[in-house]
Amino acid sequence: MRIDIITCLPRLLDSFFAHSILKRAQDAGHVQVLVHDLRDYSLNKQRQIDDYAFGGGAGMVMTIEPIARCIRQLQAERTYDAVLYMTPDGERFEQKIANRLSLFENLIILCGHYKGVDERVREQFITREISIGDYVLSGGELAACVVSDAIIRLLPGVLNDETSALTDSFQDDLLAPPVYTRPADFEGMKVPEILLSGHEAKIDEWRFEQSLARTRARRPDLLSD
Ligand code: 6GU
Repeated sequence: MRIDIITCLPRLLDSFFAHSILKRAQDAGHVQVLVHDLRDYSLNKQRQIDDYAFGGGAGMVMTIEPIARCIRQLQAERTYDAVLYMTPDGERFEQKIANRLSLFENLIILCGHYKGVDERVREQFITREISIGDYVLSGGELAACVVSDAIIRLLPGVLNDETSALTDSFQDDLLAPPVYTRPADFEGMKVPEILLSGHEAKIDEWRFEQSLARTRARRPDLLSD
């Protein structure tokens, strides 16, 4: 998979993708993440990428020309399955969207900033608008990291144990059960006996019950259907 991220804060993204699972996924060739500095596509000497809003009002608006140049240059080289725009007024991101996006070959993610992008960018170039929750961030960069991380860890071979993404919270609309490791007894706080029993079927049953109880207590909305 290839992910092209368009941003005016490329350094912010570089550090995120340079560590841990996301770095290993790239080193192993499961994904290529390319970060593009929107200012490189600006048509003027000041490398400007925003301007005052027509009609007045506070806040700058990201202009269409640099974004159009960048997206068109990418699209001239390969076909993209989706062009995402990260914006608080987009569709709320969830696991099912990550699952779907992880099947794509080429993806563009545009990070919004300031008061957003000129509406014509959205009409002309964007195929899907995504928000990561009902709160406002100062830019779409963190959201692009969140979405990329959720997608990349689903790619075959990225996680060591291929089944582990399948047992994540949300993959089956249930929260994950509690987990324990050594020591079996910490200052009298003991690990549930069943987990030490070696009885695989009983352990699976216990984990399912724990998941169900936890989901009922914390996120009953997930069980509504
Ligand atoms: Cl995608 N962008 C910004 N700026 N704020 C957000 C968001 C995105 N999702 C939630 N809040």
